[in-house]
Amino acid sequence: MSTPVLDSNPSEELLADFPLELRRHLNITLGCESEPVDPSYVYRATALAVRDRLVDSWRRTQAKMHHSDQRKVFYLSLEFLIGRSLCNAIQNLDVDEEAHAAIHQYGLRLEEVAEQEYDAGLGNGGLGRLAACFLDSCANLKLPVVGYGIRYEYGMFNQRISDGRQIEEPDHWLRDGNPWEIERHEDARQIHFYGRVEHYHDANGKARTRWADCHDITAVPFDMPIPGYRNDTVNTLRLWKATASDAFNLTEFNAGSYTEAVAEKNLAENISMVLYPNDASENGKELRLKQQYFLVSASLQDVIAQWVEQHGEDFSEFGAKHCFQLNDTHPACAVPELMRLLIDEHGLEWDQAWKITTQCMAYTNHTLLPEALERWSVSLFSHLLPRLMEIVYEINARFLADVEKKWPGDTEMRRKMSLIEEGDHPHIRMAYLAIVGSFSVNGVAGLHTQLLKNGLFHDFYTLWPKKFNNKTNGVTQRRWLAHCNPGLRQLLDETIGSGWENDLSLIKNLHPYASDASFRERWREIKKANKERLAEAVMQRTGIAFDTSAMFDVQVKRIHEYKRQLLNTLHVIHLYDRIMRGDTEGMVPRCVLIGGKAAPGYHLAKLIVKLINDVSSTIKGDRRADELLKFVFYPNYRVSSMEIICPATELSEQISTAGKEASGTGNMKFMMNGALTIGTLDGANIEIRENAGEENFFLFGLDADGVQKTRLDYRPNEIIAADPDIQRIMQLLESGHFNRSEPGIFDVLSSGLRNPHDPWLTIADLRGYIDAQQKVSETYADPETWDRMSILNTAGSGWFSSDRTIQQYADEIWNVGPMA
Ligand code: 26V
Repeated sequence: MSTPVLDSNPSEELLADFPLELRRHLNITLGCESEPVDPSYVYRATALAVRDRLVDSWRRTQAKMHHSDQRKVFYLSLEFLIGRSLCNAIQNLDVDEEAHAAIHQYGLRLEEVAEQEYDAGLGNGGLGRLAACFLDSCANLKLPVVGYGIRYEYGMFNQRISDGRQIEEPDHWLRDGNPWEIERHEDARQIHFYGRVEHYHDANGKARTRWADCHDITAVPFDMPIPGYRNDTVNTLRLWKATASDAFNLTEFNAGSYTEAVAEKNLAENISMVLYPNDASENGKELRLKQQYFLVSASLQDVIAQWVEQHGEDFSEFGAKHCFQLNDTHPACAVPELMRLLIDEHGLEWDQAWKITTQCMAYTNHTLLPEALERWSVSLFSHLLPRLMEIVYEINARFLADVEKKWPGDTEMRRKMSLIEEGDHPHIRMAYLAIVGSFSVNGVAGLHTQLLKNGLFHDFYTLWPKKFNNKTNGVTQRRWLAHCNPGLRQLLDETIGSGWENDLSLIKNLHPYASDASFRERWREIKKANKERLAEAVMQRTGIAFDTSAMFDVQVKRIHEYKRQLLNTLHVIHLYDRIMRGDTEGMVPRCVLIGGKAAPGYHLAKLIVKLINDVSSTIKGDRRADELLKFVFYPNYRVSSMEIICPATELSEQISTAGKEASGTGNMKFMMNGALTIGTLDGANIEIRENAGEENFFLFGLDADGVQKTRLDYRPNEIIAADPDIQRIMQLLESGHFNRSEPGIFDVLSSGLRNPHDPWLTIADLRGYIDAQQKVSETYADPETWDRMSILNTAGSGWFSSDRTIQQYADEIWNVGPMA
């Protein structure tokens, strides 16, 4: 990396006032003179003008980090779901007023201009969005943290609904350029693939290893600024793009043909072409493994190059001065890759390299679902990364010797804990590799960490109890409250002062206002205005009219069986059935919204989308339901959708099968914005309930233990037969009422519900869910009570700031403090 300078603000004096800068970028940088100006040009010019105001702090922050002797942290993640950057940067730089005024010159509003920005969808869901919230909090806390990821050409697909079905369309988010990124070709790195391993003796007679005959790919970094909140700090997210290496083209292909050499360039670029859109099932594709190794190798080489530049080949302090946080097992190749770089490229001995590696790697687990636990086939891994395979075997041999010491003669234990799952097609267990190579292993909510210790990783916990720790997730209140809910922001500033923006624990000071009638009145008005904004968006996207005096009941997240969008839909069918039968006593009008993407190959999830849309159309077509029930599927749910949805939500649906949702983070965004939660004792819901007060949370369903026990003798058909409400729901579903033109398409869903082996136990929880929903309705009918509970939820949300989470990572794992 080119050495940044520490001095003052060379470019600040070059900047004129904001309106002038905007005009300069429009007229000169973008060559756009004629008015009216297209809003997309105004967006680009505004982004450039804002970026100009970031560069000095950015350079200074980089210089501080570069020159400081402090430990540095690198967040390695295959996903960063950052969303839009313009308003975030404007807010954090505190230039709202100037930006508004500047844009007003062109007869436009900031909101319209901001919508021109692509919503950067470089992630699937919770794991990727968490990485983005974490970077925001790290910059807010001035921590020396760099994010490393991949600059995918295509992010998460766009979801279109046609005839009720999900259609995936490519998201070419870089098509119009990305004004936030800066390419740093001087920091390009070479990444090896394929080839073979050679053992030899060097000039001093020392046994050495090298990776020979490999195919090289070049990794080129693009830096994105991550501004802290009004604190002169701008951290970096460094994203790698793959391209063909010149050397490779010349040596291998000039001998053959020019056109093939160019085609090879395209092949190389494939590596960073597209984000894998399945967030739960690992699929063993070679390209995915290439992406993982590409990210890891480029990032580690980058960090080592900076170290060598400053310290030469003395690695004695390297482990103490670095921490690599692995966002799930996706970057777990970092363990053998750091070993390789230290041993093969820098001549360290195994023991010294291992000490360093295990001193600086830390692993976060984000899922308990067995199908999401990564395993790579040994044959694929050896073919693609032959030197890494050797190293993994060596790590395993030494690890199994430790297991033997702890449990002498216990071959079953060695088989169970081995990094290699034996069989006809042996596989590497990436989670085990990450645990063995790390000094810290954390879960993302209290229950989740407990389940890791007692279940999935129990043997490792027995071996190394001190490695395991919990870090309950959080979200940044700057995007998920201050930015997305300006009405509430204003009210909070007036009521408790503005400090909550970087210290969310202050939000508890809202507590006494729950019993203040005039405050509740303002609270209600703000929610109403937010509901109007969402109603407009719903109308525009679906043609369905949401009535803003009805309760807004929302479930948005990836579509997955364990998240049980089906349970929600069964409740909607129940309400619809009651309306048709005239049993509407005590019912309150509801607008139910579900949104989320299904993995393209996950057929059942896609069928659930179809069911939601078909139930929605049926209800829409039935005049009798008009007053009491609206049901929509919100298409193409993404970060920018949530910015409109969460401020308007009154009831947050967090209804996963207990023990399956590691944490959830949408649940926290809703709570902050005053929604009440209906939920199971799963993930962070448990902590949400504790912080809101049990009386301000609608609990239902089996807990994680109950789920285990119920599975042993589960008879959904008996439950259905014994409950007339459930019987009628199933009757409507199974009679083809919602799919008259396509009979039978939902049979797999209903037979899944009736299956004694249904892992999600939907029918087991349905009665409790319906009853809890009835309590929700009764509570909603009393606005005073509802608003009080709503305020108490916001007041109790202080714990769920990602600032708190990151402070815990910094104190308990990374051992770093703010940059001086
Ligand atoms: C797995 C795979 C498999 C291969 C293809 C690409 C891919 C991408 C992601 C994943 C694992 C996703 C795990 C995940 O997103 N977990 C969620 O993490 C959130 C943040 O900790 C947490 O709030 C959610 O409960 C958890 O489901």
